Amino acid sequence: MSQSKDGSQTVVQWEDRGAIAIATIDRPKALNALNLDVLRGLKDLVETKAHREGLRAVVLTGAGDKAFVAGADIVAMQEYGPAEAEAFSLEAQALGEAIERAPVPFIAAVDGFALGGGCELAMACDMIFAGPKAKFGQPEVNLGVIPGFGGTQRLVRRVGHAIAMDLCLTGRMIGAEEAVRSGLASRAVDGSALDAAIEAAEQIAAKGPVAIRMARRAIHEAADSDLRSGLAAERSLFALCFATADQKEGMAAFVGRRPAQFTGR
Ligand code: DAK
Repeated sequence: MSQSKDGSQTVVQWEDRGAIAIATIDRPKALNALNLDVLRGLKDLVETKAHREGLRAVVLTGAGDKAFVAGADIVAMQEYGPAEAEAFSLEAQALGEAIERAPVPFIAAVDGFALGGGCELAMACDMIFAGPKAKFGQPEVNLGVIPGFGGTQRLVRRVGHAIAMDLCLTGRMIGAEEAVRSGLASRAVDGSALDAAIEAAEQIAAKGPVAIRMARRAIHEAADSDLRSGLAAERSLFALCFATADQKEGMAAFVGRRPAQFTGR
């Protein structure tokens, strides 16, 4: 955790690395638990720095070696009444929407606990990579509450009714392999999820930026619409790709047997 110019605590770090960026939630002593400072700090970064010209992908991770994020900050929530709880939930849901609306994909790198709000934050990302120590869960029922950061909605869309019920009603934790099998995570990796996520972000950065944006939009559409509307959206986005310089370059490069030089136009 560092001190910003105005004296407030900076609980989220942002590192630009050329075409990619790494956002790190930085409260390791509290296992990166989400309080209002984290929610607002991260949302602010997502709405500004994630829109930078030339940025192609963001990796989201947690500081320390124990947790991605161990949930909403229980100490802060302890005294909440319904009005504060709703305001807190609104902040968190707005962060999830800001990530989904960002122009570039987000990869959550989970090398430890991703519980409650932490699992929900990871699910707001486009992909989740899980290392050997990853533990996912929605343990809110242990505390007498339910997931409030979009968990009941995004979890069902990822894993379906049966597994979402199991996780939300028992509060049990699952490891990387089960998370991938159930559709919650994209990849289980042997080594560091952060390293694997950085590598994937760099791979994404080398692709056609417009195509990445369109593919992402089409896949989001699938979660929110019936098949017919989803296919219509895919058709339009596919057609739109043919109005871009990236499509001309990508196909010319293939035919000319050379690497493509995408410009994002
Ligand atoms: N909040 C605050 N501090 C936390 C924390 C959390 N979620 N999780 C861990 N910590 C703190 C611990 O208090 C401890 O602090 P100190 O005692 O050292 O000061 C430090 O992090 C290290 O934790 P432990 O000593 O407990 O470490 P262990 O390795 O023994 O255990 C653990 C790790 C992750 C299994 C354990 O810490 C744990 O069970 N943590 C809580 C996990 C959890 O229940 N997460 C879900 C939180 S509830 C809603 C809005 C939001 C939500 C719901 C509704 N609405 C408005 C409707 C969201 C809810 C949640 O996310």
